[in-house]
Parts: sequence; C-alpha cells; structure tokens
Amino acid sequence: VYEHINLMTFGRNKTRNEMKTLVSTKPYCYRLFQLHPETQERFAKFKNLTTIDALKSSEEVKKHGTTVLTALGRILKQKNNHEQELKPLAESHATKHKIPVKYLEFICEIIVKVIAEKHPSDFGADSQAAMKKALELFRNDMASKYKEFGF
Ligand code: 89R
Repeated sequence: VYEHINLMTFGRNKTRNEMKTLVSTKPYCYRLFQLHPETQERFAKFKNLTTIDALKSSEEVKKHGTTVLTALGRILKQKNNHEQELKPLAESHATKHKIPVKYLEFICEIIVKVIAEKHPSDFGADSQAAMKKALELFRNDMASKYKEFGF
C-alpha cells in the first residue's frame, strides 16, 4: 500500500517549500478542536483558547501542529518500517496522554479533507485513497502497540 504513496500526484514536482505550504498546520488543529471539542480538553496548554479566532491565531497551536505533522511525516516516510518511530509515540499517547484510537481516526480524516480542499488539482481521488490507506495502516499499528502498552 505504501507504494501508492510514491505514485501519488500529490507531492510530485514540488519543492520543499511548496510542500511545507501544502501541509501548513493550523487548519488541522482548529478543525479537530472545532469538530471534536473533547479532543481540545486533552491539552492543558490550550484550555484558554475558547474561540475559533483564538485557535486560528495561536502560535502554540501552530507549534504543536508542526510537531504532530512532522512526526507523522517521518512515520509515513518509513513506508511501514516504522516500528522504531511508532513505538515511543504509541507509548506516550497510550500511557501518558491517553488518546483513544477514535481520536486518531478523527485527525486522519481531517488531514485528508484539508489537503483535498486546499489542493483539489494536486490531490485527486487516487491520492486521497492512497493517503487514507497509509493513515489507516498507521492507526492500526498504533492500535496494536496501544494493546501492548495495556491501553
Ligand atoms: C494529544 C495525535 C494526537 C491526538 C496529544 C493528541 C502535548 C504526535 C491527540 C503537550 C497530547 C495531549 C500531547 C501532549 C501530544 O508526547 O510523544 O505538550 N499529543 C504530544 O502537553 C497525534 C498524532 C501524532 C502525534 C505527537 C507528538 C507529541 C504529541 C510528537 C510530542 C511528544 C510526545 C497522529 C496524527 C488528542 C487530541 C503523529 C489525536 F486526537 F489527533 F489523535 N495527539 N499526536 N503528539 Fe499527539
């Protein structure tokens, strides 16, 4: 399945800076918190951000979004040989942050939607399907690691 990612039109012929703009992080964060407010409650540091405008303009949210997407990007680049990268992430999210797999589903759905909305001509049906599959594999492996950590 990870082979599909190589075939995706998304990302092909794009410079590093263009890619950075493509994955600009704010929309994912505020949409997750807007659609699923229970997810925002997991963050002590975002408790004071009570309006969409506050979320949209928060440097803290932007910084955390970058942390998350950078980690996710590194994992996807491993093309399923991601055991080493995944393990500490699964451990912290299972035992420390206690983030249900359901929440991982939420963010994965939003990631695909946001890219599709922002870049319709670069991210067609095939690319969307490939990205969905890749994120599904990520989630499944997170879920099985969660079990190993007793969550
Ligand atoms: C929560 C998904 C995800 C989801 C948290 C959630 C923040 C990478 C949620 C702090 C919380 C809470 C923290 C602590 C955190 O800790 O491993 O500073 N996440 C930290 O108080 C995801 C996904 C990825 C990802 C990271 C990384 C860190 C981190 C890296 C820092 C290091 C550490 C999947 C896309 C609940 C809202 C790759 C979600 F709902 F989306 F599933 N994290 N996180 N997270 Fe989290």
